[in-house]
Amino acid sequence: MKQEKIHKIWSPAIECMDRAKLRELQNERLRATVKLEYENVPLYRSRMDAMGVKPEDIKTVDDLKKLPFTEKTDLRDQFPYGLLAAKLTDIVRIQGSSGTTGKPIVTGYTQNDIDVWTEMVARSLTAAGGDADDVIQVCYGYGLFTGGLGAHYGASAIGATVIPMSAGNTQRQMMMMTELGATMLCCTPSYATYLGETLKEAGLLDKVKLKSGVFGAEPWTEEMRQHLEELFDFDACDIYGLTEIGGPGVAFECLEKTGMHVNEDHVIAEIIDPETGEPLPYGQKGELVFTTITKTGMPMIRYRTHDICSIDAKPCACGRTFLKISRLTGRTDDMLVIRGVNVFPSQIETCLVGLEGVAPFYCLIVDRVNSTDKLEVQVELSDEIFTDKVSEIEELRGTIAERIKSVVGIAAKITLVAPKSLPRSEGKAKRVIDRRNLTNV
Ligand code: DLL
Repeated sequence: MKQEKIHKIWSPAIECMDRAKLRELQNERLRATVKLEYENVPLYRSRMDAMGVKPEDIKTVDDLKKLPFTEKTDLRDQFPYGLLAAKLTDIVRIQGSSGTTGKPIVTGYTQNDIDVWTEMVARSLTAAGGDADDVIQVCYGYGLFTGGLGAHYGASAIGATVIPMSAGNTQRQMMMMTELGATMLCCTPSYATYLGETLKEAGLLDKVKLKSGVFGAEPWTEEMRQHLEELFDFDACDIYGLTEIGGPGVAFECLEKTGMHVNEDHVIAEIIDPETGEPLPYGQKGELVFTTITKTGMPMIRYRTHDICSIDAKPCACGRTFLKISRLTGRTDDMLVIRGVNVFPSQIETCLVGLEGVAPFYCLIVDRVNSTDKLEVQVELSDEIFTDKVSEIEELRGTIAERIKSVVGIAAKITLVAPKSLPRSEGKAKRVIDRRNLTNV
């Protein structure tokens, strides 16, 4: 049942802070972070030295542009502990997501970082109407992925009753949701749609008591929001985050649903031109870049997310003074988010390399069937293997599927195609066909 639009705020003193004071807080925290990085992380020190920048040169947020960028590839190259600013004994948790090759991207969180993360999600859930009276069903995956544990921490912090379902097993999710009277749902927007449609088919929607949902980890559209809100008659709010910056809750929507407030006392957001790296003014679309200013385990300076959006600096009717980022409308690289899992085409390539009977040509076809993302990988057979023997073909298909599952973490349908049948390109090979229409925002 949709709630009355009352703006609840978890930490009003911070979330509604005067912007000049907030800027002072950011300046102070930025200086401390830069010093911490320079003194403890060789990569940052050598990059800053190469640019002729010393920690003393960074006095305010305006000086950010003097600092080097950090890329996902840096995390991969420094895997696993090279970017830690804290001693390993102070790291209490490893979280991760997929990187550009088979190696995962891992980050180390100190207890302070877990507390910051918890606070960010507590604010996000409160903004969607949550409080201690709620029963929150978490069906983001628990594990290295930050969705499950993040939502769990936030929900516990606001004193709600948590149902830690993790992902999958829709029948069980439906039973728990209806029997335990869940009032809030945390999962990917595509899974929420699937769950809603399955509940509808089973005639169970009138037993659902959800008042809101906090959905993220993958791109979605206003049309999907409308569809979800009609299905469940509730408020569907967006939540954004990434493992490297501190998990879900880096930015979150309030009930105005006009963009996601950035937790600016913990991170500084910039929008840059992805080609030149130059900062862009508020309102212009470009690549989102974050600098963490309270993380102590693996702080990040000017981390390029490759996500595309714009920053909205207009005051929000909810009373928060935090800037808002628009819905994410795409990426500057070839990363796909499939069922909430980050997938790079290069990872699929890694799985095919060295496999006998396979040519170096493949194509990923991503589609959304019954609100669930489906990945099909078409792989070209080499001339040598081309065989009619069903058993050989099946064995090869099984091997590829297993490799992809273990490297990428998701199941894919493998279609083996005849030699030389995939289109050849003279320029950049078109290896991805995404039929999900996720950029019509
Ligand atoms: O997806 C963290 C998260 C969990 C966010 C649960 C929200 C809810 P990663 O696995 O590191 O972390 O993936 C981060 O996912 O760079 C975006 O491309 C994409 N993404 C995350 N939230 C959204 C969103 C988590 N609300 C990557 N809209 C990011 C669009 C999103 N894309």
